[in-house]
Amino acid sequence: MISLWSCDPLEQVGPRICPSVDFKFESSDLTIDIVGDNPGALSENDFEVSLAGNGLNIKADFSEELKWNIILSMKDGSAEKVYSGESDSIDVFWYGNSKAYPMFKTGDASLKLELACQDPIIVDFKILNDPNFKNVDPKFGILIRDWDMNGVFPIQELGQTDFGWGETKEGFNWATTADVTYENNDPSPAGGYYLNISDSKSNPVWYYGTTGIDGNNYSDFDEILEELPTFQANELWFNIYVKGDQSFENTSMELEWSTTSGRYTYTEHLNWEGWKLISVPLTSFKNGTDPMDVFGGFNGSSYIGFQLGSQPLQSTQAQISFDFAMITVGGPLFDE
Ligand SMILES: [Ca+2]
Repeated sequence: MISLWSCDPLEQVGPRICPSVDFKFESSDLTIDIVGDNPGALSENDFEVSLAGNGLNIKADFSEELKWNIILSMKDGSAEKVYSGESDSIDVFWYGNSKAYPMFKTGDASLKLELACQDPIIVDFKILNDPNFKNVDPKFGILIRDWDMNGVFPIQELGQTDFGWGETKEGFNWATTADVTYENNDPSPAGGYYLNISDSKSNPVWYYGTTGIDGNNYSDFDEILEELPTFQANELWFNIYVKGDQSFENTSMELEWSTTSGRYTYTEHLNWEGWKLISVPLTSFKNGTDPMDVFGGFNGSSYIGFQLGSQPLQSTQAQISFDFAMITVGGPLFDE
């Protein structure tokens, strides 16, 4: 049976684009706060922000739901980042990240808020220092380690590899015969020092060793993870810069998250020249063939491992460099 009915011509068809006629939002209603080492309103800091140790929290409250865009850009066109939504409020954290490499840098920048059917609001500001993602809000992510003392796990001393514990909460070294060093020649795009693991064996092997962060010695990490706004593995991304010597054809990067929900690994054959940012959702980490579903807590038997391995074939020599290990919420560090 087929039913026929006529449409009421006054009935709204499709979503309403413009806000209601009495909607009003002015530049003074937009809140832009500096968050981090030197918190305060951007307007009270001469519209200047150092992205070394700080970021911006951009907030707005509308009385109704509408479409919005926040477009952050370097005045010289070198970097841009767009946040979009359809909601009755905005609460965005930004730390100098862009949609693609390179990041924002010291110089002149601007923020444009576009609201459906309204004139855009433009705020010019100055970036005083290049971003380092220190003190990022857990709603944005967690910088685990950048080997320059900005992550939640600081290294003991710049350039020095020392796996002793104590105040500095350095980490573990299970790379019994491998050389584990902190280097700064040919740095990653994140700059400064990075982790280097290299080894050679008389017989071919799959596994050379692991260095990382041990929950036995750093239970504080559980409290840091607790602040994440979600524990769904498909909403959390792991980002890390990786580089390796291409004369060793079978080097692989092997990342491990061993948490209270199980031990999960992510392996990739290291077959590219130079530094590359690997960004994968935590669902790419697998226990056997099972992808991580929920990101677990961190207890005494938990650890994060940065491992040197051989893939697709066993090898007698391998080398890998890691820098800037960071969890981001809701998407990868770069959009593209
Ligand atoms: Ca670094």
